Amino acid sequence: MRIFSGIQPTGRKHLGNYIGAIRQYVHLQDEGDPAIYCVVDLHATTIAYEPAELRRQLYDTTAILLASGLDPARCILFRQSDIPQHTELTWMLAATATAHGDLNRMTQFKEKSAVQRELVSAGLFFYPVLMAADILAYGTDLVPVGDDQRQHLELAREIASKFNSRFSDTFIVPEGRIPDVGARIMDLQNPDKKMSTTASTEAGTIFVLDEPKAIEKKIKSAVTDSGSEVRRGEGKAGISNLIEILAVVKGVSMERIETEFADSRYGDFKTAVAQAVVEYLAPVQAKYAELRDDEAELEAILADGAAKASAIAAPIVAAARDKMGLGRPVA
Ligand code: AQP
Repeated sequence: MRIFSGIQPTGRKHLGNYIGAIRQYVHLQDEGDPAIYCVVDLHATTIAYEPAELRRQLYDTTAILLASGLDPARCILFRQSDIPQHTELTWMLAATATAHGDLNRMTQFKEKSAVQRELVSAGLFFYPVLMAADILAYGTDLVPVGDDQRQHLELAREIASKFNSRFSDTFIVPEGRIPDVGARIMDLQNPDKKMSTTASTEAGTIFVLDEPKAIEKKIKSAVTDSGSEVRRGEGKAGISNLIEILAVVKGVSMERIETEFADSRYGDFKTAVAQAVVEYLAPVQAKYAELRDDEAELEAILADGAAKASAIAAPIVAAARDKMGLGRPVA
């Protein structure tokens, strides 16, 4: 089973990214044939950014992935812009298998374009096509993602099917793997919205590299309801989010957390969540500190990953190009 997923080099990855995606990447790395993980720097250029900052954040994200347990000997880890097939296939898919109307329906584009101050780029509109190209270029069977990528993944499947029916079977139509628990970690200050790199407040977002004190402060000031019972339910989005976080972090069910804290008040429960999250992230933070400064080593890992990724993507994209009638005919 071939596994592929991409993550943006936004540097300060948050607890939602960790629980919804990175945790799955690590679990799945031995199930993939191979498991391929891509730091999607081209996607990060679709909103305002600084080039030097992008490079720095790419190393931050790469080091977080390695510190979380990705092992370059057991998976392929590479940088998207090192493989030109991603951009080439984006055009091929956009031109022949992507409906403008489908891109118009994408909620992420609507949300992100609404908050751009200077330029709503065509790249932001094309973001889901680039994501489809990322996935399809590797003959991917399974895509581990958080819930916010459900719509984009569905479109990638639609694009693969359209291309296949027009040009004959070329791409595998991939399945998504969205975790049962922790697929949508919510903003601590606004628990009706997902925890997000670009749309959340600092206080509502726990970053993987946050100091223990900051984590405690953010969890203790998390917005809850006026009740007092530690259980999920209507009007209890804040407490439900904390229950979900604690369940994932402790590796137990949400029911078990509700039973364990049935007699606790919100304050004590929040203290327990904060302590558990601090302990959960501590080993990642320690390993990150060891790895981050050796940029030459990070580059070497990415270069090795790019060579392996290229060997997979090049023939798949060449076959698609040939079927489209582009370039010199393949004998
Ligand atoms: N709140 C979340 N809960 C669970 N999973 C999440 N993911 C994102 N937010 C949550 C998953 O993390 C993976 C990598 O995401 P990304 O950094 O490439 O960008 P994103 O999906 O656009 O989410 P971000 O990081 O919060 O950025 P913005 O602010 O741009 O939306 C994906 O698998 C995603 O599902």
